Amino acid sequence: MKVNQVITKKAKLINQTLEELLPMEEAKPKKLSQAMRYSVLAGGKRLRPILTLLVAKLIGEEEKKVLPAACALEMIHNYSLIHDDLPCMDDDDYRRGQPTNHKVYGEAMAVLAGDSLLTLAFETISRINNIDQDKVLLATQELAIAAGNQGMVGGQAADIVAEGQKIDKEGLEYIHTHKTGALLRAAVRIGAILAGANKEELAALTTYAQKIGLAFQVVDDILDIEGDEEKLGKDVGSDLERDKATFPALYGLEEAKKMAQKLCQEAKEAIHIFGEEAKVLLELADYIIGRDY
Ligand code: GRG
Repeated sequence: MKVNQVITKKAKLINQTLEELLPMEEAKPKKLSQAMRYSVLAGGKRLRPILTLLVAKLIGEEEKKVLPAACALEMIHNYSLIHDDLPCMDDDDYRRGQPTNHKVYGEAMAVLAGDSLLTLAFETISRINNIDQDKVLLATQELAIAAGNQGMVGGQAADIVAEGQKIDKEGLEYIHTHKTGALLRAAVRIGAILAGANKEELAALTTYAQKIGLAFQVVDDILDIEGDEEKLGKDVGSDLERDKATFPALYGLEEAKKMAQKLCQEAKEAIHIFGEEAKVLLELADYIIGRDY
């Protein structure tokens, strides 16, 4: 099966499970339930939960057993997007081609929808009762660390602090490995932990995750710049002069593209121990950097 087909198939399973885990439209308070469903069920590639399912399968666990953990990651991802779009953060009007949560439900409800998704994620993962409870506890801790001040929220905070200031390569890498990298890393590690990966397997998968996480962000930066260029009809050079912390701004566009390729290659090399069994993860790495540039 080609990687696109795998993604479509797994995303369908994840969407069905999310439907069931989220409060029903009519559940009280209705507006909150609707706001939660609005963002989570608005599409998205489901990259993080797909990684969890694929890794668990690679290590030998049934995908359906780790589905709640996979959905917990997607809930946290959606909470972060809702909050990131708020006027006090990025102030975005559209997400996934639809009006952002606060544009539809108002700022207060968008904050609460994000909060509820974050807490529902922890309820969901901690309810897993068909896997060894020590592993569930470890996976829950992994999720908490990746989501909070040591992970995604920490990265977002560092990004806000760096706004309007000169940033060096180390600073930029810190922001990205935390803001976007931490959750992708957790998606892989949680799949591995729940499935009972040994130390060597977990280390290999962690390196894979870190490399694709960074590659994902480099590509995102490149797409941003090239998208702006298309929209505004200006050349990339002038875009690179903006005071924006991105990989192309620091390294140059061509170098950033090479960097994405290199990270992808290193990600693939990191999981060579699994041989052919890891074929989908190898293709997924190519898919991540192959996103339209
Ligand atoms: C506000 C707590 C808090 C955190 C915000 C992750 C994050 C931190 C903000 C997201 C902002 C952003 C657009 C970052 C660029 C990379 C990224 C995470 C893109 C969106 O992820 P995809 O491409 O989205 O997986 P889909 O829509 O496919 O789910």
